[in-house]
Amino acid sequence: MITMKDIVREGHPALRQTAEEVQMPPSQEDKETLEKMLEFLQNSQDPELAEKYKLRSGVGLAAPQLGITKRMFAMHLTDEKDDLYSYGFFNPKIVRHSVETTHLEGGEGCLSVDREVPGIVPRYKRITIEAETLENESVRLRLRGLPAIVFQHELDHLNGIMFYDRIEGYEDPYKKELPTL
Ligand code: UDB
Ligand code: ZN
Repeated sequence: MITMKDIVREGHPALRQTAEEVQMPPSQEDKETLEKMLEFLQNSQDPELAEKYKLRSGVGLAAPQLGITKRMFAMHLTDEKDDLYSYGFFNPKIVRHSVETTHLEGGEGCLSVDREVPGIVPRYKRITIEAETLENESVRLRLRGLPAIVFQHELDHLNGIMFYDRIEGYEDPYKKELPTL
């Protein structure tokens, strides 16, 4: 099973690369990897297993976070209406999005980032996505709120983007180059 030691951290090159499309139909190996990623998220949300294996409670995990630069990720969460969003996606993309944005009130974190980074991460409030699923289906889904935020955070990992890249003024606004005299 996947545990925290399998998850690469900031500084690993896989987190800054553009991941490669997964060939369709996916190989047995790619499917098994994605299944294990989904299983990690489920385990991490099980209080007993999380405690036993010291797992941070995760809602999404992208292949580059395992050092695998392929376009696939898993998400597993329930929204405010208690609807379950549990998916393994291959080659996910956003085909339409709202102009309106949203954000998590407390900012975002990341399983690959072992520090708190303060700041608001703007995300599209509503997205329409297309992907191939673990069940070999092409899907087109509309997501909003938290599921949409998780999808965008994971899609960013496939493009080498970290959440703090999107925090406005994250590059310290007080940090100024010394003028050359
Ligand atoms: C997470 N979890 O899994 F708003 F019920 C984060 C960690 C890094 C804190 C474990 C999380 O944000 N959970 C959460 C958020 C809510 C309500 C709730 C649970 N990730 C996944 C990750 O790093 N994937 O690469 C970070 C999230 C930040 C925004 C979306 C993904
Ligand atoms: Zn992340």
